[in-house]
Amino acid sequence: MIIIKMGGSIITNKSRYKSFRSDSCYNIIKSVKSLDTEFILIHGGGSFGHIKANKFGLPGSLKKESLLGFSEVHADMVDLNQRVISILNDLEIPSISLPPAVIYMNGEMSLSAFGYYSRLGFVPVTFGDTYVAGDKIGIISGDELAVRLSAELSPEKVIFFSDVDGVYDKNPKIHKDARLLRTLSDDATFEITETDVTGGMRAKVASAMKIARSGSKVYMINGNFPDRVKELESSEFIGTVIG
Ligand code: ATP
Ligand code: IP8
Repeated sequence: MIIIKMGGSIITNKSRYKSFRSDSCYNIIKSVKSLDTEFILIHGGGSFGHIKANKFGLPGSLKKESLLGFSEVHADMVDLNQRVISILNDLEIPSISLPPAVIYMNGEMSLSAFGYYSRLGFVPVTFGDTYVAGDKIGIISGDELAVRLSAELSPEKVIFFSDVDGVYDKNPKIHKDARLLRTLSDDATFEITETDVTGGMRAKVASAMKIARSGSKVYMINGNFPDRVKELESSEFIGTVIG
């Protein structure tokens, strides 16, 4: 089994509220389907999650005013999720949506449905989302979900798609001379400039390292070239490999 995380940077335009890139999403899922392997799909929030979460000060404390923030951000994420599900349906891939806000309560996340539906032949789909724990409204990222699901299901591979080729020594969108790091070890040094409510590329690298330590191989791929997923073991592969 493999776990796929489609980042919000590739399936949405992160700077325009609720701007969905359906072609990118379609192409990624089509390339993954062609691998003919059991998979779990996670997607990030992009402009369906981060813009409004920021506006409402989420993550933050649980108070009356922030309940509306929870509700609006969650609704926008469900909207994005439905668009992803409808692409899976178009590609004739049976799927089931498992929203974290529903399965993550009182600090406990129930992951049994992922294995259950997977064994039945569905692709379980989950996404970065709002949750409540104690006196806090939290935002769980798709990357953190990948960590938890990897610990539970020990996938062979975990693949992160974003809008850049992988992890660079500095942000490639700002620095023309940025160098792609083909592999990443614990002592790698790189500079990360952009961030979002769940920590951006820095948190992603930390999640990827955790997954690699738990025994799965991790790949970071540019979702604009999703067929790279077919070349993971080739010397021609373009991306970052961790583990
Ligand atoms: P989301 O959290 O919405 O799901 P995502 O998972 O696709 O998004 P981001 O958190 O947006 O990914 O991270 C990707 C972005 O990180 C790239 O668009 C890039 O501009 C930025 N970035 C910053 N520093 C680096 C770096 N050193 N190497 C690679 N990308 C970097
Ligand atoms: O985009 C966060 O998930 P991510 C989703 O994977 C929200 O970091 C609701 C901001």
